[in-house]
Amino acid sequence: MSEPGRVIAGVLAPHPPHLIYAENPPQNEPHAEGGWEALRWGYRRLRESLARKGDYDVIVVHSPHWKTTTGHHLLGVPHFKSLSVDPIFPHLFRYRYDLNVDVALSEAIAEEGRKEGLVMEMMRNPDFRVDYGTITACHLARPEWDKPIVCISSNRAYYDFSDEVGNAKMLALGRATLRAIEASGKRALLLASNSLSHRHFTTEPELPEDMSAERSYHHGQYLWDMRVLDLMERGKIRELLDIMPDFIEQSISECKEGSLTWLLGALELPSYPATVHGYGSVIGTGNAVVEWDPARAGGAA
Ligand code: 2X7
Ligand code: FE2
Repeated sequence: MSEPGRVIAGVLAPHPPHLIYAENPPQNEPHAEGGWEALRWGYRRLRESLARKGDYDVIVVHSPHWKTTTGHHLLGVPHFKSLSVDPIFPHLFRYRYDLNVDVALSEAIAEEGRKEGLVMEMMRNPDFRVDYGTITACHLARPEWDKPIVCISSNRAYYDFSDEVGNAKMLALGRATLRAIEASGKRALLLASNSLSHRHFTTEPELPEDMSAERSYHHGQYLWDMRVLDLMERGKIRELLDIMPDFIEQSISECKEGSLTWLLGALELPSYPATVHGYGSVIGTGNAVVEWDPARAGGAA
């Protein structure tokens, strides 16, 4: 019998389109003079760390910017190619994407999700426009675009019920994702594509990459981010989940879209330390690139 599949790494992989703009990849039309280096170096350290782990088969991403009202949706078409334009920052992000989807694994996650009592849907529209949260996180983690992806939408559970209900559903979705990966025999990289604190500016500087204008706008937001990162580094994930509703409310956190909680569920609430590769502010929001390595689960360093 073949080996069970596994997660090679789980990553908090934030998606400000500014990071793509600043990198100037050939897929993006606008040109920047740089900017947001602390986070971009964080992604570079992540890529170096992933390269040391060897090859993998698929990237599974949960994105806050594919918003579905009822249920969790997964891309169900093998190939997408189009232009993605950020709705708020069209002057920064006009990105030509060309990507493949692991439809079999997507369907398996949907099936496992139903066993958890979740509403799961496959998205079969070939003209669907893939969201910028997915594209940005996948590009920064793996700019080669040589791995198929699985993309899971963000639904309204936190808004329609409560942060506690949202968290419970996202943990269930994470468990379902892990079971499907294990049954598939594939090695998967997981990306939770959300920012942490999310208070942002209302007026953009004339030059978007002018770093003299980039800062956190509220000390309390920064303190919240540091508290959350400290818990991750110390493997205190149950404590993090306990305070998550307060974090979401008081820092207007993008964790309300569920990506991070889904990841923690798929990693089985890791008690081993996470590695913070980088932290930085983008339009005032707090963003961190954080990696969990399940190989450390047994206490191995
Ligand atoms: O979607 C985003 C975000 N989450 C944070 C910062 C800037 C732009 O877009
Ligand atoms: Fe966002």
